[in-house]
Amino acid sequence: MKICFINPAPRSYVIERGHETSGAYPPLGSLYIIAYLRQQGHECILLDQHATKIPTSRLLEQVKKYDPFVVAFNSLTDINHGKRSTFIAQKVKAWNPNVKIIFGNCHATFNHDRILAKYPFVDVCVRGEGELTTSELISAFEHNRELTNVLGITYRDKGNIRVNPDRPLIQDLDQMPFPDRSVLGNIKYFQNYGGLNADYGKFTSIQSSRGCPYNCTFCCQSHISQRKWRPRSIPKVIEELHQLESEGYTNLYWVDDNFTINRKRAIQLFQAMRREKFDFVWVCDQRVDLVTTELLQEMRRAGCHTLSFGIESANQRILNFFNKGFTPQIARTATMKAKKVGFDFTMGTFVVGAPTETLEEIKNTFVFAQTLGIDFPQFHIYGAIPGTDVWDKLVEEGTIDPEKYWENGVKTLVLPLEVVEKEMKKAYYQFITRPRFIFNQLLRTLKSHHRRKIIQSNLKVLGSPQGMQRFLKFTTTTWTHGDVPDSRQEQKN
Ligand code: B12
Repeated sequence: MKICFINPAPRSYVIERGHETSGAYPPLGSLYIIAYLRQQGHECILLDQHATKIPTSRLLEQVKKYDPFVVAFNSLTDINHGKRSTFIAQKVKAWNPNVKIIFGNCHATFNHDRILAKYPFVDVCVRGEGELTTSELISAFEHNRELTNVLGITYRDKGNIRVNPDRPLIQDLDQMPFPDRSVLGNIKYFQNYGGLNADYGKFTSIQSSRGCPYNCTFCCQSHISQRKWRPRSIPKVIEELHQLESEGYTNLYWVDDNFTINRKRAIQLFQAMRREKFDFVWVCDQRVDLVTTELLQEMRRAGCHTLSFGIESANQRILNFFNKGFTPQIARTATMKAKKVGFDFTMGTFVVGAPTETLEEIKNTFVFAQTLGIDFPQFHIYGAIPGTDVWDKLVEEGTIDPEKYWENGVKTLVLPLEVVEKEMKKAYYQFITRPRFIFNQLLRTLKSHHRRKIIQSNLKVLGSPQGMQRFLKFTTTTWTHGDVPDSRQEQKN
């Protein structure tokens, strides 16, 4: 059967930004499913509008040319991704009403019944891990079988919406074929930090484990992975790295929800990568309370050049609200250890604008960022989305109306957005204009081959005042989530 996978792009990416975005990451989830479906003998293509930024009209021409039986959408709740999926799906169904439209990933997992209720042109939502579910669904389509026994889907049945039981998590991830990156063709994927392209080689993302035992209340992973952590075996990961090396990949982003939760396994993986003499340059996310100098050194030696710490907030009250389970001091210690180990870049991601968070607390976080051993902060304005504990709590207590905000999430700021955005802009300027920071960055760049290569590949941006303008505008406007609640809008008007 012919299946066309689509990774839609938020409207702003296609229209306003053209070449410059928050980077282009391969939709790894779709690539896992495509690999599995191809193993079952199906034909699959991927149209990645998120990376190519082609106008939707051209995307539709490509769909029509391929003439698939099924069109499958990668859908996230944030940044209008889910809404874009419905926008394009409607046009596909209008072209050929017989095409089966299926949605997958977080937006479908947590809003499956709402999507089918609101959008009659969507036939099925695949919830959770998609390999086995999508394969069974396609085979049911192929043999005209009832969908009653396909676990993990929500579908239409004679005008009724049926929610089948959840599918158990895939226990042995080694059974899954490697993501099929051949469908990516020669699309250029890259990580973009504030307009700065962080990859000077061939970039892709890779996953060595799924799930996370923690339960941060702004994250949906615990609802997907039932707080279980499932690693792939190290030999399998090494085998995939050899495949990537043979395909010319040089820059990697590990998308594990919790890459180093099992420190012993993590160190074994890094030592195995060194034994294989891989020359990859890679990035990963790291919890601040899972750090030891030995772990950091092994990461560094195995090719980790950029480390991104989830620091979140300077305020213990907010860290507790998000159930992070650590203190600001632990975050500071972790970043200082990383600084000593000497990564080329250490980033810190922060969340401001939690429910009831005051301006003073927000400012604390902005100032706190300057006291850490990080090279760059990423401040996110928080937005509550379905599939997270914060969302469930705010819905339960009647603070937010889920019917209004399920498609894009909603901000929980108590302050006017402009006030926070203004303070955030100031915070970025203050962070990068500190003389000692500038001197230190220049010194480190002179010493770092990796940094010089990144500077080299971004001279156009860095060399022009417009480039710097764009860099700062991008950084201060991108990481904001969820719609502004009507009540705020009314206050604003
Ligand atoms: C890579 C990544 C990014 C990248 C790229 C995002 C992109 N749009 O391409 C960057 C760093 C830019 C990013 C940013 C953000 N991200 Co992000 N990101 C991820 C991350 C870490 C990995 C995604 C991945 O490759 N996973 C590996 C694959 C194998 O897993 P998977 O995608 O879940 O796929 C499985 C199933 O979901 C399903 N499936 C997946 N796709 C499809 C498609 C079909 C058709 C079907 C049937 C099934 C299906 O089957 C797959 C295989 O079993 C995920 C966390 C995660 N573990 O998924 C967060 C995640 C997707 N991000 C998230 C969020 C909220 C964001 C931000 C909005 C907020 C933020 N934290 O800044 C920003 C948005 C900014 C932006 N401009 O894009 C949330 C999404 C929540 C939601 N409900 O939508 C996640 C889930 C993190 C979390 N734990 O909450 N992100």
